[in-house]
Amino acid sequence: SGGAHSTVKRREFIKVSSLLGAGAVTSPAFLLGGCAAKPLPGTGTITSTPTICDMCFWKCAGHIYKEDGELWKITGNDDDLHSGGRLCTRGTGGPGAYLDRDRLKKPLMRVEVDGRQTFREVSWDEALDFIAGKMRSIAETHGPEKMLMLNHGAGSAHFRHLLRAYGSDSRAEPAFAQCRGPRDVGFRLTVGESASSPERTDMANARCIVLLGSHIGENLHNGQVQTLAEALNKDVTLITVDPRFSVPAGKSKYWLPIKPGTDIALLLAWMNVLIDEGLYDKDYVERYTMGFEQLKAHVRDYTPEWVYLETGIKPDVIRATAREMAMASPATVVHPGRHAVWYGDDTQRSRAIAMLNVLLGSWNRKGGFYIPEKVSLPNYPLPDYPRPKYKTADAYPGKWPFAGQGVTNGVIDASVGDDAFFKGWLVYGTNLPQTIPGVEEKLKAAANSLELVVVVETMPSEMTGYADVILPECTYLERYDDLRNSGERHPSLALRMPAFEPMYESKPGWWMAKQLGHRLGLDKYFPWEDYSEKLDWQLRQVGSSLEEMQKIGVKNFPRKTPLHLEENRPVSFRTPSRKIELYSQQLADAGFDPMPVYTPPDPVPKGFYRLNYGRMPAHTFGKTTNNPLLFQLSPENQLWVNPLVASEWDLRSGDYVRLGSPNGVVSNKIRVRVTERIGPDSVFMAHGFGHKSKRLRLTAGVGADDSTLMSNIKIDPIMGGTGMRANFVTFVKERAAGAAS
Ligand SMILES: Nc1nc2c(c(=O)[nH]1)N[C@H]1C(S)=C(S)[C@@H](COP(=O)(O)OP(=O)(O)OC[C@H]3O[C@@H](n4cnc5c(=O)[nH]c(N)nc54)[C@H](O)[C@@H]3O)O[C@H]1N2
Ligand SMILES: Nc1nc2c(c(=O)[nH]1)N[C@H]1C(S)=C(S)[C@@H](COP(=O)(O)OP(=O)(O)OC[C@H]3O[C@@H](n4cnc5c(=O)[nH]c(N)nc54)[C@H](O)[C@@H]3O)O[C@H]1N2
Ligand code: SF4
Ligand SMILES: [Mo]
Repeated sequence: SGGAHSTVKRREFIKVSSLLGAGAVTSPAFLLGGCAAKPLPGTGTITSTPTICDMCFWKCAGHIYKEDGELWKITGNDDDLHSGGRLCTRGTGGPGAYLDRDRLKKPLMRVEVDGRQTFREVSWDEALDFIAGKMRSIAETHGPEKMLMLNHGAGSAHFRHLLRAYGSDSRAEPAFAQCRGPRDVGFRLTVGESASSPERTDMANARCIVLLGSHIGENLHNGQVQTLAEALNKDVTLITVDPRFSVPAGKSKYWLPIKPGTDIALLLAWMNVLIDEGLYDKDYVERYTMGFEQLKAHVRDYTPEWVYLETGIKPDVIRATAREMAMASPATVVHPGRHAVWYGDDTQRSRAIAMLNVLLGSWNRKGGFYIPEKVSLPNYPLPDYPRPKYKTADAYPGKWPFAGQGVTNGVIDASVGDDAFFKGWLVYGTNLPQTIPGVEEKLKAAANSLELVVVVETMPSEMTGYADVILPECTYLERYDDLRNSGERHPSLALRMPAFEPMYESKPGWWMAKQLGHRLGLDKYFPWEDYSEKLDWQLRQVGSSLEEMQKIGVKNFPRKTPLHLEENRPVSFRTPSRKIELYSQQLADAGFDPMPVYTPPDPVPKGFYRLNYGRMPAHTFGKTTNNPLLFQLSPENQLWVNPLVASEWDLRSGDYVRLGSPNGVVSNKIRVRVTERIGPDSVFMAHGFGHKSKRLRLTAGVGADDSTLMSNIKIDPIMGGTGMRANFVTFVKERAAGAAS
């Protein structure tokens, strides 16, 4: 029943105070113990230190406040246009990462005691000497390129620098092949550029916004939530395509509860309507694109009537929403999404999204998308890196020709066996066992083949269990990292600096990289004693200084280039034809469909339900579930179950169940939440729970992990993405399961 829903009062969207504000998080004081001995709050000396939040990857700038040297609170930086001067719930709970009692405290090395492997605490010298020795031997025996980095997060830049100085630029991150890869590749193939991170949508000026599965509001990328809320306050027409009644679905004029896996059909039908009714931006299409005639012929058969049968969205709703988009264009944003790895045809779906935006004339136009700009910040002068003989993709020749960056699935496969391509791993800030479905057996095999596995972590994550050496990094509140300089609407720099001394024996990443560099004879790449010297040098090149940034935290710079396309100026897009490519010769030449083709999703096996998953506001994946402040707010994930399904299985809200996958994997217990907001063909859970590492004492064993239940992975042949949405589960009831505990 794809009808219009306008009963919900729009201005209630995301109460900023409850979703983004500080109010939701209890003061860290309860964790510190011994509060009674402290003077009354409000009587001490207050100091503040600038930081960049690291609770997710959106990089909001803030300030840590201390009273008499003790942690008081963290707030947003008012000058930060990127975050609107606010932190979200997770950001406000950031100090919990610093206070977490389960943090890694000392370097650890794998040793064998009485035939059993265990970790032993070692000194930094012992750990670093061991790693440098292994890295030397890998470089001499196999070549430095055989040392691979797997990474996530800003702090990995220090280790990338180290590895490039050593001679390797081999690397891959789950944030590509398990996240935004298909979107970036789909947009690049079409308009010549990616949709960027942060996403370059001009939602604040949009008059119509279309969300396909992007559950903004549960997906809590701060600045983006605020611009959507701003648009809703200006009465934007919001169209949400989501099989689940998501937070934005509840604020939409049109909620389209699409049959999962059929989005490409809907996108093609929308293009069919725009072309058929002459509603597309003819001038824009003529001026900037190639392949329109082929597209017109291609979408001819994807009529709303035919597509209704696939998607469940009624023809009149498909037409009405297409007309809404056209009416508002070019101030229409069809959001590119972010976690785009769904059904294995994701690059093509992302291309269809890009093409729809192009028909609406919204790419690089006001209210559609903007052109991001960075501060031109010079690099610190250093010797050139040696030129690697191999690039990452040489590990899996001929596969995924348009990936454009390392593919995690490929590099992991290329790390298994005696003749494996890779010989050593440096893993930074990524928890592969939870992040890459079905990877555990391969990780075990890789760990057995590799000569060196180093894991740089703050927490005893599941990944640390595969390491030879675990290096404890201090948290973002205890260190310098590189300046934030993202391509955005407003160019700006932001500083992360230590607000506290590193706790225990943890150390900042830049220090580890320099120490390893020293042991590898690479001192010339690390000429600073302290990383702040490098930052100060860079800041002075743009008329600022470390001293200034330590006071202000964020510095805004004027734009030098236009925010949008300039009418009547020739434009050259970064595609082979220099035009926007509605028809992709590149794809055709490589044997792929030159225009997106719809294929129906796998049917749901009898007795099973689609496994739907996503974000919850209070956590970032499994990275924050052990954070004592955020744990308090959201201690477990819940399983959304439709009332019909609940009655069929005799389930009530609050019951615990286990889920089973078609190949016999049974999950941890998860609490049921019976709700109409999910259809009877699916169940839904937030990703990031069901931790196995017992040393994560708050969160271990709590809730279920979607990754372990995913057995039907759809790899995108164009760029190697891990499609995760074609998975099915059934209930394994507690009593029926018998031996469950
Ligand atoms: N099943 C399933 N899989 C998914 C997803 C899903 O929804 N479901 N989502 C996908 C998406 S969108 C993404 S982006 C990826 C993300 O997956 P990952 O790249 O694995 O990222 P995180 O889960 O954030 O893992 C961060 C790890 O870094 C550690 N860490 C935290 N802070 C620091 C620090 O300051 N320094 C260091 N060295 N380490 C730190 C944390 O303890 C944690 O173990 O997962 C993908 N995988
Ligand atoms: N609080 C919080 N916010 C986060 C994160 C976090 O961990 N916590 N992670 C950040 C990261 S790295 C990412 S990548 C983003 C991810 O955020 P998004 O890109 O918004 O998330 P997805 O996981 O792709 O989408 C989830 C939504 O897609 C719907 N869906 C499922 N199947 C289909 C389908 O077939 N068609 C359609 N149209 N919809 C479908 C689900 O019901 C759900 O509402 O979130 C970011 N924001
Ligand atoms: S969105 Fe929230 S968690 Fe992410 S960086 Fe900003 S404040 Fe931190
Ligand atoms: Mo992501």
